[in-house]
Amino acid sequence: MKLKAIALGAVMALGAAAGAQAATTTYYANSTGPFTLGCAVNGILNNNCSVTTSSSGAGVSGNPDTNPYEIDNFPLSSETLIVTFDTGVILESFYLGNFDRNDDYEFSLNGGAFSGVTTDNPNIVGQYVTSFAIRASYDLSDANFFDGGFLGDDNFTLKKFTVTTVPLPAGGLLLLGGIGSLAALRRRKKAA
Ligand SMILES: [Ca+2]
Ligand SMILES: [Ca+2]
Ligand SMILES: [Ca+2]
Ligand SMILES: [Ca+2]
Repeated sequence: MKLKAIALGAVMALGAAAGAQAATTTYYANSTGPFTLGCAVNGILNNNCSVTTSSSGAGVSGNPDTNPYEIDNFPLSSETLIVTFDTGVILESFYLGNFDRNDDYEFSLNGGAFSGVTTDNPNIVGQYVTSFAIRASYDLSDANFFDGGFLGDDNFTLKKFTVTTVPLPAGGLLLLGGIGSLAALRRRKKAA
């Protein structure tokens, strides 16, 4: 039996023994929870930012900004809202507020590359993350003149998101650490 399989078995057995339960919770971005909000902005005119909240959700205020309570891309800028979790979670989904037919966005997980432009709302993610980011950027898909749209017509909030946490008992963390050391030792032996 491979060491990895043994380790996995041990963790699974431990989880069952400790009765570790997955908990799924929806958090509103304009409220508090096991997360912090941050922002980024880049543009020709619009630089430096702060996170804002309203009854509609969380937004980004740039300088200057015609939509200080929303994540937007006017004037010719890209505002990004970043959610960082206190500990890693499975991000089940997120939902944007004030999201209408002109709106589109990109998102990134764990500080990685941004997705292509999407209009999915809610967005079903289902991945383990420590952080995720949502960006309104100006691009050709914004130049939909038939729709009354123009470059810089995105404006929305992060309303809420749903995450699942699986608490690991303290003993499990110790055991995981032990298995990790063992695996490292094995790797070193193999390399020698
Ligand atoms: Ca804004
Ligand atoms: Ca856009
Ligand atoms: Ca748009
Ligand atoms: Ca909108």
